[in-house]
Amino acid sequence: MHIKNKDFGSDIKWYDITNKELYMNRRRFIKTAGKVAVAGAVSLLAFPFANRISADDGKVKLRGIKKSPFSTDEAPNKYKDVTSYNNFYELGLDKRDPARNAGLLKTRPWTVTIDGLVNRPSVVDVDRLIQRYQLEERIYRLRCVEAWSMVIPWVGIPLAVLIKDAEPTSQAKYVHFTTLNDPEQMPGQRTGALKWPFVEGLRMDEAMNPLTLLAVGMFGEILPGQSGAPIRLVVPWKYGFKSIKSIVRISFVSEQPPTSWSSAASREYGFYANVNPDVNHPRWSQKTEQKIGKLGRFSTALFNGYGEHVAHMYSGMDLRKYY
Ligand SMILES: Nc1nc2c(c(=O)[nH]1)N[C@H]1C(S)=C(S)[C@@H](COP(=O)(O)O)O[C@H]1N2
Ligand SMILES: [Mo]
Repeated sequence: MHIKNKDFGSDIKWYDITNKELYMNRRRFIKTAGKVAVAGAVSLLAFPFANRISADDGKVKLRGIKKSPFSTDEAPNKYKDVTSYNNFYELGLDKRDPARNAGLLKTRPWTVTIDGLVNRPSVVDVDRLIQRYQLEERIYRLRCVEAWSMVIPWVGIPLAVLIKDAEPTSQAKYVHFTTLNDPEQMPGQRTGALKWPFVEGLRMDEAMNPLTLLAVGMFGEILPGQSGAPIRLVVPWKYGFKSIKSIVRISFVSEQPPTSWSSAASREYGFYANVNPDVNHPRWSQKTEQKIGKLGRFSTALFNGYGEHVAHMYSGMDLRKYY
């Protein structure tokens, strides 16, 4: 990896906001090590963050973001809407709770374990991922199973890129994702609202689909806690609950893994959860949705409008059975 030392010292203020300890470690490193790029514990803390993250006006911005042809041209929702109307049961059941409780979540440092049926398992720091891979902006529609929707300008890394680097074996058929399990940081986990930790899963071809994103930011900034910081999945053709937040583990497995909402109520929520206006929730219609920030109701599209990119994965499958 090429390291640009010129960034040292100029844009490190963001540690003040996120993690004092790392900030201090890095300052010490800069003082003592100067420009020498060495491997080892100290440089591990100092290096990965240098080029792609900077602080500006108290905001932690991401840099080097590429635009994507997969983005919708629909106007994104306002930052305020996207970050104050959330589903994140670990931070509370009310739509406003996740924003209120986001401060309890310590999102840096943060590692993700990549393991299971892969040739190259790893434990990787999120900021290293941000440094290592090309970041893309993906403006996607998000359709919640509760029949509301938003348009969100994510910043992330295609999951397929990480999967290729992990080299799954031929036995790997599904990917299993796990959210942080820590009731101290996640007061919702002290309740029985769901079985904790929150888990989700995708079939391998779904995980490899070019639309599937591991988001590390939105609106050009790192993710706020309520949005699933520091790293969450975004699967835009599926109901929102598939887009699991605050991921600590990505495991490659041979059998279809359990997923939180289908375990809680299998009649109401399946493993696939593809957005489908023709399969109603047992307690409400999925034909229309409320677009947050707009008046009136809008029709819901099959695969949330992403059929062109994803329909082929389900040809021959009865979408009423595999809901
Ligand atoms: N760990 C975890 N991930 C989660 C949830 C949750 O409760 N816990 N809620 C899901 C649901 S139901 C939706 S609609 C989306 C909402 O994402 P947003 O709040 O960023 O819009 O996150 C999903 N990811
Ligand atoms: Mo949802």
